[in-house]
Amino acid sequence: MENMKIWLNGKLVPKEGARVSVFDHGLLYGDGVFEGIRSYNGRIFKLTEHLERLYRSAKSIILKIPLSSGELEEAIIKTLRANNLKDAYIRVVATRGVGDLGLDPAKCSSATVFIIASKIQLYPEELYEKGLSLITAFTRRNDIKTLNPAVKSLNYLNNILAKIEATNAGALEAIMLNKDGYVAECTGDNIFMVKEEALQTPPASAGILEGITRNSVIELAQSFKIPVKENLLTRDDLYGGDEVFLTGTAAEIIPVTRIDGRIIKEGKVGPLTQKLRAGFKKLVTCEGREYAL
Ligand code: PXG
Repeated sequence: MENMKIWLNGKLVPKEGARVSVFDHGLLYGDGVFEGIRSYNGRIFKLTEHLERLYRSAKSIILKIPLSSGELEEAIIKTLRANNLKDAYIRVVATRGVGDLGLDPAKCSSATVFIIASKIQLYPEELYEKGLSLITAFTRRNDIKTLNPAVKSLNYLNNILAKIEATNAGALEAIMLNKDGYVAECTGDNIFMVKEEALQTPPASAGILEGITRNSVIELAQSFKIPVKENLLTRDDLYGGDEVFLTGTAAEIIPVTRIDGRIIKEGKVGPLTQKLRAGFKKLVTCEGREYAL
């Protein structure tokens, strides 16, 4: 995008001038939190939920975001306007800020906050018709008792390692197991299985980021009278599923037709996945915080 403007610590600056210090603890230690949000045709989808999760993540790491939630909402809309975007991917990042070469966060006097609003990079359209092929990564998801995956922190290294495993195996996404070997989620998406006309997805206690798309899909399914169970799943459960799909802000709902070389059912996108995809498409166009350019 040309002439892109970034919101950085209260100012809109050209992309080329949007710089943070090499002493920023977000960079030195991954000490910070973030959100990925979408807008569709001038409406920000689930903005309240995303802001709540951001402040919850910040609180968990004892990071004070120097703006109220209302001020951050205004800043997001200002950024969308400055970039003339009705359909956007919005990245909000808050780091511990500039400190010195030591872990001590007390050396960081104020958080660094920036907002990038850009075009969204989606999976190729044909994958929504054919379905994704997944592998299971050797790299495990963070354990709840170490760094809880519910905190959307800047520490994504284990997810990146799992993504590299996927790429090396010729797949676009990888399933990450928790330390007990149960399915947690993918590197940037939650996972669902359809079995006997009901949905199953790992619970928060399996060690996942409780996706906002995931929660919307659960509500949508319930409105369609599709039963939803949050329960522990093994890789074998997934192999034997009638349908499998992933959910996430970037991917929305994307079908999975192959896992670790096993074809899911007949290898075709299933009817419940299609129904939920259609329902979700409707939801994003009629819901959300409206803004004018
Ligand atoms: N699990 C993980 C580990 C994630 O990072 C999700 C699940 C899905 O959550 P939402 O709330 O989006 O339904 C995520 C989300 C990116 C990007 O640019 C990553 C996410 C979302 C948007 C963009 O890599 N992760």
